[in-house]
Amino acid sequence: MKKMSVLLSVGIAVCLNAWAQTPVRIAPVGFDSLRLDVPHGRIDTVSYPSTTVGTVRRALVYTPPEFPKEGKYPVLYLLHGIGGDEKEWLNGGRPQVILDNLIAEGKAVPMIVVMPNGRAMPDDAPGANIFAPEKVQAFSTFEKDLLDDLIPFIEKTYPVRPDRGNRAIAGLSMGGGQALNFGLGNLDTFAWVGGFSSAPNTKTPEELIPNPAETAAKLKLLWISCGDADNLIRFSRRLHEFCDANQIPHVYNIEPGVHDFKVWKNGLYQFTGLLFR
Ligand code: FER
Repeated sequence: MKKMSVLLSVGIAVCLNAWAQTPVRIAPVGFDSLRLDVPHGRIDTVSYPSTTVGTVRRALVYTPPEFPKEGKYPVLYLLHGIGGDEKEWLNGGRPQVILDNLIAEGKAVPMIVVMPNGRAMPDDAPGANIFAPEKVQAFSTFEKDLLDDLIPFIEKTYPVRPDRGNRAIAGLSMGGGQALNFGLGNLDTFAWVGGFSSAPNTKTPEELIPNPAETAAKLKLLWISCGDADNLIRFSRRLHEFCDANQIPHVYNIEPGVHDFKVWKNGLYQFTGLLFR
């Protein structure tokens, strides 16, 4: 009898452990290949007046196939890294191809994707020294530009659903830090938040989530992903561990990889597939 119950508890422990290890999510082959048999969205450049910076600033906007047939669309704000600008995702990540393919297969809700320049300063080019203190500071200033200038502009210009349940924010590296800082810091504006390989600009978990119960209640999705060989993985891991310890539902996707677009494209594929449902 004793032996039976020992066996049973070992069995249960093995099963629980297997359940706890969610399989790593990896996009299927071809997810980022241009397909001529599916309808395509488009990418436009827009200019918006920034009261924060005092200039007219640029962003790229993906509108999905058949836009504006749906009526009103949810919006993802998608942020670049420390060496990038509003074109980094387009040049390195083929977001329009990934979204077109997902939408064609019914695996993503048709959405608008806004790719701004996340360096909120008059000269917002990466410049010769991408780590210059004023350039790094501008990534933080962008929170105000986003909330006060860009979002209002997008919501005036495009047919969008202007509520937190229909706004998402995500980004890669420096943009991942921004997405976590701005998203978790403004849960009345964003219900869907994703950080891919988030950088040292990511606030501490205690700063990001001062009130775990409130965050857990408001968030629809917190996505944290990183390559297992990325030198910056600790910023993702510490947030994941804090969330586990504080019962904050989240997805933690650690995949084989380094600090590059292979990981970020998978992040975009997985994250957008979960949005707005
Ligand atoms: C740093 C290391 C990396 C840092 C930022 C990064 C601000 C960002 C990397 C990226 O965006 O790819 O020390 O400090």
